[in-house]
Amino acid sequence: MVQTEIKSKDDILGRARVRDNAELQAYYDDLAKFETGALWTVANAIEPWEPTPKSAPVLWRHSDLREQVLRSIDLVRPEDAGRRVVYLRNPKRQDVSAACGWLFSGIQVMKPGEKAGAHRHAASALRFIMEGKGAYTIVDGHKMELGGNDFVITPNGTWHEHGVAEDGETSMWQDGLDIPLTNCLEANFYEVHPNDYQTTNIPLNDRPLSWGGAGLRPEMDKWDKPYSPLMRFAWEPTYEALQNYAKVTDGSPYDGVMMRYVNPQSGDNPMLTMGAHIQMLRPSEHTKAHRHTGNVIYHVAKGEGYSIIGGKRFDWKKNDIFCVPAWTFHEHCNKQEREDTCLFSFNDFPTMEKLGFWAEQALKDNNGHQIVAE
Ligand code: GTQ
Ligand code: FE2
Repeated sequence: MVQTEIKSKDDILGRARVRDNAELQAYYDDLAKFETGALWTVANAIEPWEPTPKSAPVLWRHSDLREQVLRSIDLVRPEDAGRRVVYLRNPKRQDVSAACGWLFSGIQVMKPGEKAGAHRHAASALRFIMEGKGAYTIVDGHKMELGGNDFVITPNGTWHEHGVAEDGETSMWQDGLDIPLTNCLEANFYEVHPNDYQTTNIPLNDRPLSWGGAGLRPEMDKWDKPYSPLMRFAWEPTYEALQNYAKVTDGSPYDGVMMRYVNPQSGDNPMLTMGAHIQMLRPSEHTKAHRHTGNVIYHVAKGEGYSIIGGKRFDWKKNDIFCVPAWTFHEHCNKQEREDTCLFSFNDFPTMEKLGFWAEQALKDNNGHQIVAE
């Protein structure tokens, strides 16, 4: 068989470029009988030139979701649902229930007096509080009160339950978990607490009260766990830190004024597999585009603006959620001329870094800005 000339990027030495014929087909059929295959039939697909994410960039609008999430209150009880959550579904990742990449995300709602039982799992979790008063979470016996824009972690393997005080308000928060990643690695376990709920003698808010002081380490708080002893990062000091940092930095050309939530004892990410950031875009700031490995799910904490992700523009405002899939160019813009806007985000960067997969690239063309598809 004479090879006809093809002008694909793969038609070079070092790429699989075997032309099909009847003899080869018969050979492939025989290989299949023995649960085998010829590598060159799949090589170019399984060894792409660069990451080819299946996830699409998606914007989930709070104005669409809030009402739908509230509807679930009258439809299911947390006792029956386990967790009353509306999850975010990326169109081509429905098979793994991923919001983006190997990350899961959902919006959980609870009304005053409700409590969801304790369980634990191998997947790590985090929450970003959207609205309500009196919500709490208990993580391995550490009970923490939760307020708007607080960020709280549930490291892998820790017992956790949530609820809202009788005299509180209906509360809503975004959950982020690496459930799809843990399942992809076939490492997930799930266990229900033997007593349904945790009993604890640990003082209320002991984690933030011990470790929430900026630059101060509590001498008697011995902590040898592989995750942050500070489990709740309150919004007020976070926003204050951002504002202070903004006074002395130009910020990143790609991310504006950006700060990473860290374990105050080690300086590492708060949990082993997922990281989180808070970033501020100054009035009218428009960042340049870059891309990197790792997936990011953003939550608009303050203000309004838009992001261009993979050449598509997404306009967002407070409590909207959007995602940036791996290796997809993205840039952000604060539409407001007088106010700053703040984006909370969580990611799988710690996993990427530990596995040696971190890569990043700035957009070179067009002065670092993408061309927006109409
Ligand atoms: O709150 O424990 O959105 O285990 C998904 C799985 C929340 C939780 C979710 C969970 C939880
Ligand atoms: Fe959970």
